[in-house]
Amino acid sequence: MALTLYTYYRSSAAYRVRIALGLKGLAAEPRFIHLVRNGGEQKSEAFRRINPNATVPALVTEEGTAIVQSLAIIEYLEEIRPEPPLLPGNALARAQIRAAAQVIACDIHPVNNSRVGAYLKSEFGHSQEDVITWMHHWMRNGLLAYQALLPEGTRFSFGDNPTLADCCLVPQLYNLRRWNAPADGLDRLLAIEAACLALPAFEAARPENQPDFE
Ligand SMILES: N[C@@H](CCC(=O)N[C@@H](CS)C(=O)NCC(=O)O)C(=O)O
Repeated sequence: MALTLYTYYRSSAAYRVRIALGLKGLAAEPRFIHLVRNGGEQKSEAFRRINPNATVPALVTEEGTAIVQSLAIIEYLEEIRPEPPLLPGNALARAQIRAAAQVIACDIHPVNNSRVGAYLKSEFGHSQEDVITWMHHWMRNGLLAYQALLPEGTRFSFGDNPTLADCCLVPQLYNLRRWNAPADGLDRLLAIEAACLALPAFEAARPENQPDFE
């Protein structure tokens, strides 16, 4: 199956999909979209034809159809390659995994996206220090909420194997460090992150292991 992934090494949303592809044993041909260079290649007309929302990731299927939104892409991968499951268990278990994933993908990430920080500065005159305070606030509160949603005593977020939730967690913790936000109170998440990063799929997906890393 020939898949193409539009990606950027530092994009946490693309990082989620890279992890899921690896866990599923699927390969995707990368197309690199530099989010900073040339004013942001994601804003180009050519890329907007693939994703009108001008964000990565986007996955193009063998048939040439683009899928956007990292969670939709991962659920597509789950359907075309059910093993190993990223949404295991019964309907309730799957709802809980999706809920944790969405704390990150729907509550934390959208207000921490680089274009949000840029807009706070350009439209409202906020300083870089203000933007950093903003980023830390939403990341830490969201991650504490994520942690509170987890069952006790599991190796990964939900059980003995990584799920959709872990595909979101590890990139979000990467973002936390990138913004130098404190990690105190997040020990459980750091232990889960260590368990994830010991797996080849997570290791291969890391920003520093991407060909476009700089
Ligand atoms: N909800 C989207 C978010 C995608 C997104 O915002 N990606 C970021 C990188 S992590 C991006 O492309 N940002 C471009 C910009 O801010 O201009 C998803 O899950 O795919």
